[in-house]
Amino acid sequence: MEMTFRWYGKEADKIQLQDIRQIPGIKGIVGTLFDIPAGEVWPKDRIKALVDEVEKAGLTMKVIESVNVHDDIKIGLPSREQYIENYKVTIRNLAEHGIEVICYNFMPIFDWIKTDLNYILPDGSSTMAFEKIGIDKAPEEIVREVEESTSDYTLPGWEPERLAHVKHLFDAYKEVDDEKLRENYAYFLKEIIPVCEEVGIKMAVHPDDPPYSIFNLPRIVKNREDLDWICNVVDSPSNGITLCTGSIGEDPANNVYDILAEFCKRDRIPFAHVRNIKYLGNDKDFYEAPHLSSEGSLDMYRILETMYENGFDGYIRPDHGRMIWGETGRPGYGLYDRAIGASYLLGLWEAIEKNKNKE
Ligand code: CS2
Ligand code: MN
Repeated sequence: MEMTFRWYGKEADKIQLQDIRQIPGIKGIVGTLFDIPAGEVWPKDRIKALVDEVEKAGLTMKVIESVNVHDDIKIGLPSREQYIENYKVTIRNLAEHGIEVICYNFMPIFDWIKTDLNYILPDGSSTMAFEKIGIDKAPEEIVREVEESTSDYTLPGWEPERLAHVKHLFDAYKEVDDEKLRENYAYFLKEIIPVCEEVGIKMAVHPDDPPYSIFNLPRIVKNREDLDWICNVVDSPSNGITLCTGSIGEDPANNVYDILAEFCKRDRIPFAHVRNIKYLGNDKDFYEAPHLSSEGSLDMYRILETMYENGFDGYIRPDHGRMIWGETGRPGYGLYDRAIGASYLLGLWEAIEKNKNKE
């Protein structure tokens, strides 16, 4: 297991690499080239500059999050051929610079969706929440709200070039149901996984967040059956999962522990996002809780123990944190609460490891 921390780069992130280096136990950065639009090749010189910068700070970069998949690939348009070719070049360029894992998602139009980016907890901290009532709004209205509340930075999955075309994209997805999206996903995987095998990269799909359909858009990375389908459609160790406990757990019907056990055993989890959520009564509403088990609905000890017992040896990172101690900025990605989360997870891991070694 290796603990990592997501970083958006010098321009896009308020947090400095030196701050991350001072969090005990963090070895690596989960990096990105945030400004490159979905579908374009990541140039070698940009990748090299990023790796050099991270290494100069005494950290490593083995995981990328995300290389976004162009919507034309998901819709299945003829233009997908070029975008898939570009994706293959990016895979090769990343492998050449020591990258081992690429986290991505296969959600139509949007990346994750929350209905409240500033949900205040009783202790005064701010987190993100999802309440069904907020999703009754028209998609355009939600987009407008997100744009207004985040005018000074870009959220992952809410890149301006996507938001500008939301209406057009909704039309383009009219003919794409779950089955069609699966067909297009299989086509993509069959093209890229052989390249990954050749260069030693593991693809790791992030579950849909939330893991059920919203705005009537298709969703195909939601539960155990979907993950099983993905692993089987191209049966290769290069075709894996980013197991995000929060996203999978957002549907209480998903048994996070069983899913972790199965796919760790199958050696298909090269990367894990470990975070807690707190269910808000009915209808799958929740907020993103502090990592601690006692603060949320998931048992973090059991999550890590399941990973340990089933041979997890990949990269892991704390996922979204709250805004605490006066920090402001990109929701979910402040320094303090994620640092606390990382230390807590490392502490649990140490205890589990020492206990198992005693047995
Ligand atoms: C992440 C996702 O910040 C987050 O919510 O977990 O945005 C994740 O990076 C993507 O879905 C992966 O492409
Ligand atoms: Mn996640």
